[in-house]
Amino acid sequence: MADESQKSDESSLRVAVVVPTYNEAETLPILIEQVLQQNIEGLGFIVVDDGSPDGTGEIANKLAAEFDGVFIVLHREGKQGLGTAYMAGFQIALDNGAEQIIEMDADLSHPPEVLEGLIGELENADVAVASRYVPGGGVDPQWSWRRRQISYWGNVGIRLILGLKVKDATAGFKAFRRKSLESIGIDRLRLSGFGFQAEVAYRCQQAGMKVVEHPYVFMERTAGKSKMSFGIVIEAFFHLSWLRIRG
Ligand SMILES: Nc1nc2c(ncn2[C@@H]2O[C@H](COP(=O)(O)OP(=O)(O)O)[C@@H](O)[C@H]2O)c(=O)[nH]1
Ligand SMILES: [Mg+2]
Repeated sequence: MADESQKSDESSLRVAVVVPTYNEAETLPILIEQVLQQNIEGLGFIVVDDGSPDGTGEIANKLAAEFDGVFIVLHREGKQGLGTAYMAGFQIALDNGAEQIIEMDADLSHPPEVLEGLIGELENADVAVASRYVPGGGVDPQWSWRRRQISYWGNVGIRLILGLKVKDATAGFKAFRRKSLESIGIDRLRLSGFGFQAEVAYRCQQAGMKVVEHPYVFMERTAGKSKMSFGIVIEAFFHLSWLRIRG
């Protein structure tokens, strides 16, 4: 059972920032505040929380009540994975008339200052990917050499499996034109973990969309815990191989 706390005024939503949350009580309010500081016209939020034991869902409800505009919180029962959270959030954004849809993590890894540039790319592109692997992009300077290598080569491996042109294949910070999400068919997507990002990139490429990359520096989370697991990596490897074979 999913329950939606609605606070919506359809006409005012132009840019929907979709944020999946699982135990992000500490960072979600900071993220919302920092995004608001960017003064984006027609901005609204869709938060998809999976019954976070740390109370993120209630915090999101409070933020929604205080917000002057569209702020929808979808409460789902139990952790159901990042992929299905985004699918549900994208659908709500489309149903509420959003013209541009942003996907963004709640853990402050994706700097809100990048939003303006990222959204600007949609003037000439169907999809804009905030990218660590184009000039000007990068990863947290605190990352160890080993961590950088794992991340970089994991990304190269996924690009090879899927034949992806986009340099940052696992990027979870993207902006879509409404039409782009409508044409990939949100309910066709299958992967739940971080493979979801590569699956979306693959579908966009297959559909012949114009995808551009916009540089940003990924910052390590300083609060809460990553939900990445070995199981998610294995799932991504097998499912993405299957996706490539089946098309
Ligand atoms: N609703 C929901 N959100 C999730 C789930 N798993 C991860 N997230 C959120 O997705 C975003 C990225 O997850 P994170 O653990 O930071 O992944 P990492 O950056 O790859 O380590 C964060 O905002 C998480 O709270 C899930 O099962 N359900
Ligand atoms: Mg993270």
